[in-house]
Amino acid sequence: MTSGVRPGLFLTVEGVEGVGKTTNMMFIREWLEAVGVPLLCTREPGGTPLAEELRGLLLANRQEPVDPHAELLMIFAARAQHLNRVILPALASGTWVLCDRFTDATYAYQGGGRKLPVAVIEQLENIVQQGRHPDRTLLLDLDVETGLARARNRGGLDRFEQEQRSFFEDVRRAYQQRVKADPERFIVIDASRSLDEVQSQIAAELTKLLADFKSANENGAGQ
Ligand code: T5A
Repeated sequence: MTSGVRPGLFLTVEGVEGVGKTTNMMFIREWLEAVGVPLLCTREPGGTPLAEELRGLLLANRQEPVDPHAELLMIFAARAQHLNRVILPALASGTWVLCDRFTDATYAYQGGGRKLPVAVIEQLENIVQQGRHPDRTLLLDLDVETGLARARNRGGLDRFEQEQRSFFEDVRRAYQQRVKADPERFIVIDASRSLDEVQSQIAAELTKLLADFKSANENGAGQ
């Protein structure tokens, strides 16, 4: 790349149902925009018209059981479209991308929850992402029962939210394994605390992240 534009940061937000991703995505968006960061907010599955259609298919409650491989392939089909049409062009133009869920969710839900082999997910990840990963990931961590209660209070449940509690316990464990495997990338937030406390912790992390980004930028510019 010789355009001279420093690529934006790719940030993702992860966690089991009801941990507060949507609520805190809004907080992060406002925080970053207030300090002048050029930002694109998006989500997975979804983020383009085609990928949003696939999201609709994935989340819809239906009589026909969905084969786990069919689910996995739809998720990566949506991701290929989203990554290549939206995320990578934005990053290349210097815009930061804040994405509600990404491939960690696939390892957690289709790997941990549906028990698909990690090697199969890795193969698709390599094909679709070709080595591109989020720069930093905020994992909102909360016990499954509290998260599901929060999600239920919010209204109608989609196809994933109909799963048994043990499914979500497996999903949470798989997220925790992801953190262990890549502790530098993850920022783990205790989402059982009050929203104010959660958001001050997030703000502190964003302050550090921005300072690191600026200092890397200055060092890069001086070379
Ligand atoms: N999926 C996705 C896969 O299986 N594989 C994949 O690869 C990907 C990318 C849709 C589904 O797709 C699956 C996983 C998902 O099931 P989604 O819409 O992003 O993904 O997921 P949901 O988890 O369904 O999103 P939710 O909207 O249910 O949960 P949120 O966004 O985590 O929670 P939020 O912000 O709506 O908060 C829930 C309630 O809690 C309150 C909020 O006000 C709200 O009422 N709340 C708090 N209350 C007290 N204290 C706090 N700290 C609170 N924080 C929030």
